[in-house]
Order: sequence, then structure tokens, then C-alpha cells
Amino acid sequence: NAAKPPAPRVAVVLFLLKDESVLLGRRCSSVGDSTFALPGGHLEFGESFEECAARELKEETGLEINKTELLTVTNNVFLEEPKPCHYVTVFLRANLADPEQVPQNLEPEKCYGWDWYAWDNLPNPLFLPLEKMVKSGFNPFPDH
Ligand code: 8DG
Ligand code: MG
Ligand code: MG
Repeated sequence: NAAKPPAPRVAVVLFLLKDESVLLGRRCSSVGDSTFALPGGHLEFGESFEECAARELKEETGLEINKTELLTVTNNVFLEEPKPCHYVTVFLRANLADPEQVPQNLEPEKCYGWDWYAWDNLPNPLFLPLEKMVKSGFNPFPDH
């Protein structure tokens, strides 16, 4: 029996905006290990993009959002990773429901910690799908 080839998966990730900053976490994962990435994860059966973004953010940081909007989609193929994978990545943006709420690292086995980073002073290295967007000049803020 030949192994079934892997299939593309849908990922939903979130630009959580606060003033001029976005929330990033350093990944602890076989894909993009140690790079800075947005909160997010896999779309579950029956979920809307907005529901997925809110659920993943809540699971990963405890934060709650409002004004969630769809931004764009990119195609991300990771052939060089230990476990090759292919993601169709859906990017949304949102604001904090309560601007005073502080992120918690609720999945420490997957992330070294969350923090806010000014858009004009992002950390390095960024996770490749995010790096590609930044290099293309993409800006997630509403006045752009
Ligand atoms: P789940 O089991 O909670 O559903 O998934 P997860 O453990 O939270 O998965 P993840 O790695 O955080 O996200 C799933 C995939 O989404 C990831 O392997 C690759 C893709 N992805 C991107 N860009 C980004 C990004 O900026 N952040 C995150 N977290 N994932 C991203 O293409
Ligand atoms: Mg997750
Ligand atoms: Mg995640």
C-alpha cells in the first residue's frame, strides 16, 4: 500500500492590531522553528475564518477580539521542512475587545511567548509566509 500523498491544508492567521503594533510569538514547532509568527492555526470543519481566528487566538493567548476582517490569502509550500507541508493561509485583522487585556502564553509547547512589535521595527527572523508579505510591501493597518 503506497502512502497517501499529503494534501494542502487551510490555515487562518491573525494580525491583531494595537496602536502601531502587531502581536507575534516565537514558534516552537517543526515548521518555522524559532521564527516570529502571527497567532493562528488550522481551520476546523464547519468553521468560518472569523470563528477560527477568534478560537485560535483565545486558545493560544486568552485574548478576545472584535472588528475581525478578511485581508488576503497566500499559498505557502514548505518542501524543505522536516515534514513537508503546504498551506493556503488566510490572513485576517482584528482589534482587542479590551485594549487593557494582556496576552498569556497558553500553549508553551508551541510558542516561546507573545509580545507586541511595532510594524516599522519587526523582529527577526519572521516566519516565511509573513516575511514574504512584509517584503512585498503589505501593510495590515486599516489606513493603508
Ligand atoms: P491547531 O492544532 O491549533 O489547529 O494548529 P496550531 O498548532 O496552532 O498551528 P500553527 O502551526 O500555529 O498554524 C498552522 C499553520 O499555519 C502553520 O503550520 C503554517 C501556517 N501559517 C502560515 N503563516 C502563519 C503564521 O504567521 N502564524 C501561524 N501560527 N501559522 C502560520 O502560513
Ligand atoms: Mg493553535
Ligand atoms: Mg498556532
